[in-house]
Amino acid sequence: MGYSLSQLRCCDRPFPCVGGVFTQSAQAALQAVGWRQASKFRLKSGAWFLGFLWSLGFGFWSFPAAAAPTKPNLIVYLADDHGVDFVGCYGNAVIRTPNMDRLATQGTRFTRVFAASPTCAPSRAAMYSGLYPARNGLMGNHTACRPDVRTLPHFLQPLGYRVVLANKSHIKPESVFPVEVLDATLPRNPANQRRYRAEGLDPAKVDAFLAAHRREHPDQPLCLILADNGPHVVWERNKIYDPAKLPLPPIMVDTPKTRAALANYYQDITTVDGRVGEVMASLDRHGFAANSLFLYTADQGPEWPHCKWTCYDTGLRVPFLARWPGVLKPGATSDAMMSFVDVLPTFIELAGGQVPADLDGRSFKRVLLGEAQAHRDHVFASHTRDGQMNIFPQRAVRDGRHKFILNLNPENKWTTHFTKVMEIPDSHGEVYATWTAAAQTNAAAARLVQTIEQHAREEFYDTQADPFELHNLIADPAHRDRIARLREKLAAWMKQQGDAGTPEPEPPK
Ligand SMILES: [Ca+2]
Repeated sequence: MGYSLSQLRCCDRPFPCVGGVFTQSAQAALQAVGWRQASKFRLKSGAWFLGFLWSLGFGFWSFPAAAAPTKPNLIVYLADDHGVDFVGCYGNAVIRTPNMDRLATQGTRFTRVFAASPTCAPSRAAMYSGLYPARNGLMGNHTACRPDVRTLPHFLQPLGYRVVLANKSHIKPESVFPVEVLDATLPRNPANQRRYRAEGLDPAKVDAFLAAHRREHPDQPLCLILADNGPHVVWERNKIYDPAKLPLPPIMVDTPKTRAALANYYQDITTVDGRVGEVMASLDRHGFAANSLFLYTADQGPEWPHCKWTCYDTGLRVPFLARWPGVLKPGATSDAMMSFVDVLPTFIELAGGQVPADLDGRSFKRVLLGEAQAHRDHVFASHTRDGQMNIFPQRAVRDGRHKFILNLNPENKWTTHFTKVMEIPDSHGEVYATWTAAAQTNAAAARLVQTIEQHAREEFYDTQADPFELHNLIADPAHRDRIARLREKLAAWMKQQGDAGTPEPEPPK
């Protein structure tokens, strides 16, 4: 990672100047992606300059690492269903996420962090336990961990931490996650037609909590998980975006309903971004900024077809922004591959504890501090089901470039809430029906619907040439050796996990 001012980064290569233009290599990468309007993407020069001033006033030069207390506050803003392609500082030219972009200027932007599961509860349980789903027991959404599993509070409370979860838990049973719960949920807004989610995190309640902690527990380190409900469906009504101007990724059929729904998703993300900004201001106001690792991430990608509930990068790869004044250098980027199971061991190590050897995760402290540039050679993921929905179990392994997926029920048609649930205006089945209708007369739409719904038992992708994983190369002899290696790697991982790869039973008729 580069740390001198001349090497401040926001994208894949150093910017030539503060607030400078997108570099050729980054542009080429985005052009390969196709749908992003790379030429329009610039971090606002004003935001860069403010980030620089912030670092001068409150960051690196003001708080030398040697002066920092040994136990930092560990604060995670955990969004719900936010894919990495929908953040300004990750290359989306249209979405408005000024506070997330500001985080990138103040700290480190990680580009290759993967959820352990593309589903809410298994992803969170893996993050909190340092164990992949099969080993902690929480495989299907809304199921429970084994009762003997130890999680974040079990490890951090004995190290002196107050461990608090605000808002969404989604991990069961309560005994495996004995956190202090902070009620910080916004009241219902009748203007939003919410199903499947609460309104979202209430920054005012977080602000009051931080003030009280500072006043009542001034010397106790804090581990605080701020679990927002956005941008999970059902999305807020669009107010600020022009649907006609949104870039469509190649996993969507271009219809008016698609654009209306995508604008709603963008709107919901921008609303979350505003709450992130309010929380950042609260941290600064109450004196938490200087000795706090503050992370922004999400449990998995969005509820579009071929995203959430799938092991494609669109389901697993999430934004991961880290700010820690005096420790993380402003504007850094790391391409190290990391998994959500690595979060717990990292927190244990930062808190001064001993990381148990039997966790699946490994501490990325050295990467975080800029002392190492690589972390994992492979990440793994699994999807099981969500009750009677999404019965399309997958196991996956990914190296730095290639992905191998094993489908346990390839005979099933892939479906999800988004394809099946009707009666939500400009969302879900109302949108997907326009895709299947287009597929009747449009060959490209027909190919996409076929790719979304029908799968071979094995899939293999080159994520560099095909970042949306639409072209299965499993039968390509040019990749035979790579496929064999990753197939073997996945089998060894499943064996280590005690995962027999048993197909899921059909729901009762
Ligand atoms: Ca989620």
